[in-house]
Amino acid sequence: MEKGLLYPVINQYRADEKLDGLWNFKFDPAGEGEQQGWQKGFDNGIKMPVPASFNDFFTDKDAREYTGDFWYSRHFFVPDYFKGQEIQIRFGAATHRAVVYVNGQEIRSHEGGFLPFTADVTDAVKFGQENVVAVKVNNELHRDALPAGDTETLKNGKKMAKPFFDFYNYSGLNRSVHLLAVPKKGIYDYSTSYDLGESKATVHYSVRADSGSNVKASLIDENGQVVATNEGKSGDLIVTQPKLWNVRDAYLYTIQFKLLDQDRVIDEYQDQIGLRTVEIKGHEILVNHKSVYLRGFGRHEDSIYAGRAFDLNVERRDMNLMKWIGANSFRSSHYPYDEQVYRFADREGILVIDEVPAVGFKMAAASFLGGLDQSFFDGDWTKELYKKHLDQINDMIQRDKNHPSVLAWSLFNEPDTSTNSAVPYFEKLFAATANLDPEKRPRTFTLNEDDTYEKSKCLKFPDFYLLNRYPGWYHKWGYEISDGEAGLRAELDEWQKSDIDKPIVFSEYGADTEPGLHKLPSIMWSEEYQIELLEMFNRVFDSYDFIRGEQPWNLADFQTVEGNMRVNGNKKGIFTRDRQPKAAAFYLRKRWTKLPLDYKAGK
Ligand code: BDP
Repeated sequence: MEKGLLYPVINQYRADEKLDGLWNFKFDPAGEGEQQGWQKGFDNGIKMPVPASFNDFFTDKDAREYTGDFWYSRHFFVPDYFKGQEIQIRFGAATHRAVVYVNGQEIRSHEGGFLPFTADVTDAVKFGQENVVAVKVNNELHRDALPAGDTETLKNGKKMAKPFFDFYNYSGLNRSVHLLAVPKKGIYDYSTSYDLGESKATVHYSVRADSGSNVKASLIDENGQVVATNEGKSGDLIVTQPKLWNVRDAYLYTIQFKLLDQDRVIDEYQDQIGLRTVEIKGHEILVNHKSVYLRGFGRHEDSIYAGRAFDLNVERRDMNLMKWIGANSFRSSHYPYDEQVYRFADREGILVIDEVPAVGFKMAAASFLGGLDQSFFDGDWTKELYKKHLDQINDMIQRDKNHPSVLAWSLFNEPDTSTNSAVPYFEKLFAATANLDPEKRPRTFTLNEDDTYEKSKCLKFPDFYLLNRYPGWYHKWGYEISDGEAGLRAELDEWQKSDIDKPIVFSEYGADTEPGLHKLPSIMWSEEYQIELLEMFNRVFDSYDFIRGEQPWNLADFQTVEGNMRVNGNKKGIFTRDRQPKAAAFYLRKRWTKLPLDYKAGK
């Protein structure tokens, strides 16, 4: 667990310089990097962009599919005026595990390819001089790691990733690297939670710092006016006539903390927050005590050339597509996204179901990818896995808790919950994570097709349900789709008859669709069939009041492993991989722009 994961800011006390650009890169199939002295840095590698996944730059398959250790290295300069500060290198993400060296000295290691970590390099750097950083990264998949999979060695000695999940194992330094200079004993974390009254809002804040006798907190509106102040490491900021953060109508305040040592300011941190509450009541999802009906997508961080790299340009386009189509939410399937995504969502008023990379915890579902037909939670690997899982939930909540856009935490995607062996794991995990979020946002996970109302043993855990259902595609497809609809209704009737009074959001459903393939009457893979499948689901959603959201799979086509179920990736996108609409996009736009935000409120 990281001590603090504050997003880097620049002010009088804090410097932030990006170490993005071309790094030197080497594959290390023989595991000889240290022996060769690569930890001391190297200049003779392949020139590799950061942030990026290395895979799709290469023209030979051994390089693209490379699984094992690989190294990055570059020089960086630490100015003299950074002396006296703590010097950190912050990695936005390294897939999936990393060891960081500076000037040949091992600084730290980290596991988890979708969350940031900070290396304190203060004692290793030379001030006023060039320094060298080297990072050994490893992208193997294991059952006791997140996301889950296997690494196999082929007869020719090459290693291969066998994911138990349906997205390509894009690897590398996928997010920005920052060189930071921050106060040695400064602020390392803060949190907020909210109470909304008639014409006032209370922001409960608390600041964690390594020293300092006091904190001055202030809240500043979008016009730059200070609207509330307080003193103390924790306390309340009270705003009269507050402007609330609303769905698709965001208002952001700047929260600013000054850390004092006696009367002297020794650190400052500022961030943007939104005044809003979220809660689940009966089968309603409430934002600011008002009912909200979710529409949006499951997504991926995925684009051509740079793979899973965060790309501000792609994100700008995706946000615009979501706004155009009338979406108000998405799930960060199947891992926490780059921090800038949440900042964007905060600004645009889009709700996020934030998901930890606990995906592939179900071997039968991954069978088409090579998984085994046994209960995942019977495996002896779950002990080690649990530790990593909890660690990553800790870090995800730590990192994202202050974003107004974050509506809920998704703790798994499609785990195998159909056997009793899952229950102790869930009990422990849900208990251990109950108090991590100061806002106590709802916790949930997606239920795979096999985990029906009747079959899942873990229905008591989520605060609301996310259902991934594929009638019309993986079963009862094509002309049989009417039976698919009947089956879906039969399952929902069971939920309805039960005494469960919680909302259901459909977090996945869809049809692979080849853009440009038209057929009358429709046929699977055609643009017409994708619309028919969405129409079928929407008919069903409109008939059950406890369904409070629809997030078809996926916003855009994305890359997966190659296989006989995939034609250059997963084609369930409503948009193509280069972010152009399929016909279904126009259909959904018509529906979603007409649906009121509080659709089904009070029902
Ligand atoms: C679901 C998974 C998702 C897949 C999708 C599909 O959650 O990752 O991409 O199926 O098969 O089971 O399209």
